[in-house]
Amino acid sequence: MQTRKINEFPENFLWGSSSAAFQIEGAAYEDGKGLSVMDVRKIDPSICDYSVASDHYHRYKEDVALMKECGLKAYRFSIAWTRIFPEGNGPVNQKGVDFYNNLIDELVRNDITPIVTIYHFEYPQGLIDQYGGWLSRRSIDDYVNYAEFLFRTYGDRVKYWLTINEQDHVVHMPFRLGLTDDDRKAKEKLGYLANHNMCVAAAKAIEKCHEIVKDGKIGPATCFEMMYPTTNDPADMLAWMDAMEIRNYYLLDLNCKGEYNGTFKRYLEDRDMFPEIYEGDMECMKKNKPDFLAFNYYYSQSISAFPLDDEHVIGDIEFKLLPSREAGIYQVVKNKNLKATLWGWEIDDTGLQLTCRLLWERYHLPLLITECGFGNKEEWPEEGILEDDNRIDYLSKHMHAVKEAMNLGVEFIGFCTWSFIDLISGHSGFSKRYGFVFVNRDEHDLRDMARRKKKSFYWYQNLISSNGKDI
Ligand code: BGP
Repeated sequence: MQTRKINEFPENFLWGSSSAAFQIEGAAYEDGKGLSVMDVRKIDPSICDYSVASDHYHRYKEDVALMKECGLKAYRFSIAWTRIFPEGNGPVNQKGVDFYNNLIDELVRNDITPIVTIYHFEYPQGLIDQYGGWLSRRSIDDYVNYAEFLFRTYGDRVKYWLTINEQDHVVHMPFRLGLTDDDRKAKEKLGYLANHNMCVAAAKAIEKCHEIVKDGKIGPATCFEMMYPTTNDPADMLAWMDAMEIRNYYLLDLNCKGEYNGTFKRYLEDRDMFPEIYEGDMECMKKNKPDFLAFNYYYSQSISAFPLDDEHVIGDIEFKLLPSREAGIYQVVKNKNLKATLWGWEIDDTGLQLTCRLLWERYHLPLLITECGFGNKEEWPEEGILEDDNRIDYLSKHMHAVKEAMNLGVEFIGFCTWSFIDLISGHSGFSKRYGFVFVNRDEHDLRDMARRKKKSFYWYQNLISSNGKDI
């Protein structure tokens, strides 16, 4: 809606940036760290592995100094579970504990609020080997023990916690569950079993956080994928609504309401994928609600109907990165109104405003944007600095979308860009950069790993110092 007046960002708004341990730290085999599913993942030889990443493990002080210079109010990062518990459970690795103590102290000394993700994709391989990881009920206790250890160790300084990053992606990506990536269709059922166990584990961790961390706040970090019906054909509208329920709301309904919504329940039962629910599971989820909703946002999707026919029967599913069409429900199609990044992610700041408003209407919890950013192929120029105007344009429009939603009454905690320094992409190695700070390496040549400020660094610095007035 066009309004005469638009409210400014509140004074305590957390302008931040995000990372994940395996994508930024490097030192993958140092100081007693155990292996995670990301370390053992088979990687396409044309892209880098996670062993060195951005070498943040050794350079965190320099990186925090740059955050300070930029004016960041918050830094969201994940703890590598296997630095703390190399096998996922059992003995603690003191050197790993020390690393995060030092990082958190450095942030606090520099007035940067730490926001910690407990688990961001890198599940301990040890737990997969012991009992199959998230597919077993035992995984719940090990996650809760790990989370409890973090609350007791860091909870005096860390007040914002995120339970699980993008559980809605983990569910559909077998390698993140410690499985092979073949026959993804058959693995969907296992994904939903893992999903249930993760929901119970997250609810128990919320309970512990509230018990242990004074003034602690905790919530999930999902990847809500904003969707539109492609046309005003009622069949597309129905496909859109179904897709929103089974691909987006299902998880937040579990996390925030302790419910399997009706559409999702029928979808799972119809495909013989409904997980076994143990006594007390739903009560535990209902009782332990998050304090806020965090979500990652990069693109929107357009949805069309995908009717059953002789070839396509209920249960047929196709994947790109995530499920892209399901017979009798929906298919993702190209949105002709939007431009896309080099990786085909459709750029849509209006989709972010809509996401914020939909989430607020359904859950009435304050929102924290934990990731939003523009991935691009970039090289440092021979002269001058890297002028990443397309990133500035992307972020300023998306921040403006948040301002618009706020203007209509949605409550926010903050906005964390992905990322602060360049780091390894989830799927595309070091060639897909997101940072305000260039890291001087490429896919396989580590060069000198020097940090160099891009144009967007100064843009963000200015934006933070004006508290978003200059978007
Ligand atoms: C999210 C993940 C991040 C990050 C980001 C960008 O899904 O939480 O870890 O990788 O996406 O994605 P990519 O690196 O594939 O461009």
